Amino acid sequence: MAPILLNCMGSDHKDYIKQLVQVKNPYLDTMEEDILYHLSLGTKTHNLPEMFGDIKFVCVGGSSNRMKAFAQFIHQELELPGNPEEVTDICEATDRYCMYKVGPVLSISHGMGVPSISIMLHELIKLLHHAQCRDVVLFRLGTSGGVGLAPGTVVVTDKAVDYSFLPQFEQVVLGKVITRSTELDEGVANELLQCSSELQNFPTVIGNTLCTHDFYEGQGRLDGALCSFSHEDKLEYLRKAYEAGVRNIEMESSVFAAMCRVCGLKGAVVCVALLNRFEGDQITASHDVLVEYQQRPQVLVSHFIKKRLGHV
Ligand code: R2B
Ligand code: URA
Repeated sequence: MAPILLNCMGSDHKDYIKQLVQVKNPYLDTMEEDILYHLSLGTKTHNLPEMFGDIKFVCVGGSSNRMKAFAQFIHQELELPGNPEEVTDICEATDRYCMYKVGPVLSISHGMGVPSISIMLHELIKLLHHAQCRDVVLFRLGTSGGVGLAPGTVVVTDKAVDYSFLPQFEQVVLGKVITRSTELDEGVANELLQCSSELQNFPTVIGNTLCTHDFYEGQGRLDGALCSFSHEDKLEYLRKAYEAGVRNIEMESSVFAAMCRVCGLKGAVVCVALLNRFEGDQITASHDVLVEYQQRPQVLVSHFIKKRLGHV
């Protein structure tokens, strides 16, 4: 008996605990029921371990149509039984977010901007915790504006940075600013870069991602309803961003990175650049070109998942 007991209390047990999704809220354990309101799921109404316990990869992205398309795509890629067209939205009782489960992969939409993804991530991380999921990797698959990159380039985020190019996320809590680190998992980022080199014609870089709270003035665009700066001011800011290692700009990476880190989840942000912001602000590529660009993060993450599962 002794060796088994030692194993349970020793490093195996510690590894088991480390692999679990950690919520950092002592109040959660005292609650009789947890209603995940925006996902239309709950601990009393749903058997979360049975529904979600085998999840290993969670892919989140802004648009509900794109995340449904990703669910159908990964269904085909993993050659799972059943018709990919028939994936069903687990959150259909709410129109805030959509969610599809395809084998060990969960595909969820998060809307646009930090507040929208933040609400979804609170409930998603609690869901993974209640379901006792282990060893989960979380990906954000998205679009972005490139900084000095050709349109169509895929950026795997090293650090998500704020407006002053610092790797931090600021959240106001009870009237005070809390600052959290936004470094992402280096191992997963390098594995994704390796995957990109195994695909044909797949321009991919690792770089910092600037996360903003607005698409227009917040990203230094000259084409919003308001513009309080000059063309030169814009270029100077983009140049400083480039020098600080920024290769793309989007609107959710900072809170994504911060929450993954605190909760012991390996996280990665994979966004395609739709344009080069040094060359303009408007997104002028055709619909078909944009559709193809938006598939690139999906193709890359799908390759990663298939490799991890031993399918390639
Ligand atoms: C990328 O694209 C959206 C804005 O068009 C936003 O959600 C983001 O991060
Ligand atoms: N998404 C953004 O947030 N910015 C862009 O320039 C393009 C897509």
